[in-house]
Amino acid sequence: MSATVPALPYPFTFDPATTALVVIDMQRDFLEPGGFGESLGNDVEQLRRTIAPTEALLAGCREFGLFIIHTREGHLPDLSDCPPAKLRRGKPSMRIGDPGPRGRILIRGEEGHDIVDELAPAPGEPVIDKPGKGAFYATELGDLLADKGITSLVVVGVTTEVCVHTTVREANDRGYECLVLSDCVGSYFPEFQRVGLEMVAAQGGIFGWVATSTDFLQALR
Ligand code: C5J
Repeated sequence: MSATVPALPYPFTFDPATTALVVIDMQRDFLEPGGFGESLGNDVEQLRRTIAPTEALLAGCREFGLFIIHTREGHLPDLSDCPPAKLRRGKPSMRIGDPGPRGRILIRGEEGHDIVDELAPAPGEPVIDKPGKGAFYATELGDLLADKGITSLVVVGVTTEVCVHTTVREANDRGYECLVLSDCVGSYFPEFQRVGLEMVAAQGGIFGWVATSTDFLQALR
């Protein structure tokens, strides 16, 4: 069975049996007041508007039986998987591994590193821990998708211009068809959100397609 969603730059056709929903980095440290993102001076409300539509999207995809994968950006407690250049970034007082408001910043197992309660993975949904911005780099994601015969990805999460974009670009180069759902991705910077989405669909869909979650759910029904 195939389904078609109204999308930019033109309708996106997919087979739900070979499609996965990938939910990128919906972590407390990025989305919640008092987390790492806010401590860097970011307005978390820009990301929090994605929670309600993503909750509805997850409910619809679970009801349908679509394959769902979650990712989290973060590192081992000894930071051995964190490239030195990444470790050096950030404000001097707020670096990866430092004590933060919700535990050590971007360290696996810490409260701030985990996914927000509203979007918690359901039993059986894989959670990919990634040390990079893209979900394919140094993770088992590629093997997992190949094992399941997945050829299309519906990508949501935060942030639009960083981990969502990097993942979509990695996926596109690996031959996946990618649909980004505009209301379920977020950036701290409204301009980056707008341009980030425009870039995906530019030039006839250079990295993929862009649609809304309501149109996607409608196509699944
Ligand atoms: C993500 C980041 N998840 N902006 N991380 O986009 O550093």
